[in-house]
Amino acid sequence: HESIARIRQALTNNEFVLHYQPKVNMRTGALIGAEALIRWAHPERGLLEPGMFLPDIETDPTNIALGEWVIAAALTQIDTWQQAGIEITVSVNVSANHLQQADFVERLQALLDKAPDVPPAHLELEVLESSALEDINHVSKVIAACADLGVRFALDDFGTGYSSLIYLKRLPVHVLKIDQGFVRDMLHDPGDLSILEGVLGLARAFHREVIAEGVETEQHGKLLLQLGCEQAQGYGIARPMSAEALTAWAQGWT
Ligand code: G
Ligand code: G
Ligand code: MN
Ligand code: NA
Repeated sequence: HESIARIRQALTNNEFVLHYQPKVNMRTGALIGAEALIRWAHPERGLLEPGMFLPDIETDPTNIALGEWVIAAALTQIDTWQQAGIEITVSVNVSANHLQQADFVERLQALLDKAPDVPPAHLELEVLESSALEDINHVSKVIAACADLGVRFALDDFGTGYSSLIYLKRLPVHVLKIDQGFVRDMLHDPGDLSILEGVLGLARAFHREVIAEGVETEQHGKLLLQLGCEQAQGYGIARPMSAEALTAWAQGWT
């Protein structure tokens, strides 16, 4: 692991990169979006996964600076893809700590202002359901204010939090991302299959979109489609890849 000072320096040196994992509609075959996943192109250690550095800065202000860098970089990429004729929503993972900054909405607005050609609805923010969303009243207002700007929200790892149903009821998110754990075992675990069906029913009742994460095989995809879940993301469709690789992948897809 690296020191916080070294991570801060990496931000200054522009050593971070975003990889992107496609999200598709399995029924229509359309590429609908991509999740931005940060990597550190470390000059000595090679490409580092987020687990190697994000936990170290979780409670440090560097976390906020990096979070803003990710949003700005994603907006730039949306613009680039738009100019290449690839119109997709890019999802960015936002830490609970970042989301709960008092000036989060104003600063998001400022980032959007710097990308005037990007429709705000092409940006989606994924917030971990299990992350300590201590003040649900405040977070629900922040999500609503971001929605007023046009930005979408997704509840990540849905179903794994300690009060998923309260989050569902109280947070005005557009999308539920069904946690990979339920999807992985749905083919042989009747309990997980029931949870999946339950989440799909809840999503319909609450008018939320739903996407399955961790779709690793065609069998998973087929059963999900039968259950009415059309949106999917997972290694069975594509692994996270560089922006350039996704541009090529998008041309070959469908
Ligand atoms: O593929 P992957 O190893 O990228 O992601 C590992 C974990 O790191 C996931 O839980 C993912 O949500 C998280 N993650 C990836 N990129 C970011 C990011 O830019 N910001 C935050 N807060 N989390 C991220
Ligand atoms: O926690 P979050 O859902 O934001 O992060 C997504 C994480 O899941 C990333 O680390 C990504 O690489 C990983 N991931 C994406 N698709 C699959 C998959 O099909 N199987 C597994 N095991 N992991 C996946
Ligand atoms: Mn995510
Ligand atoms: Na997730």
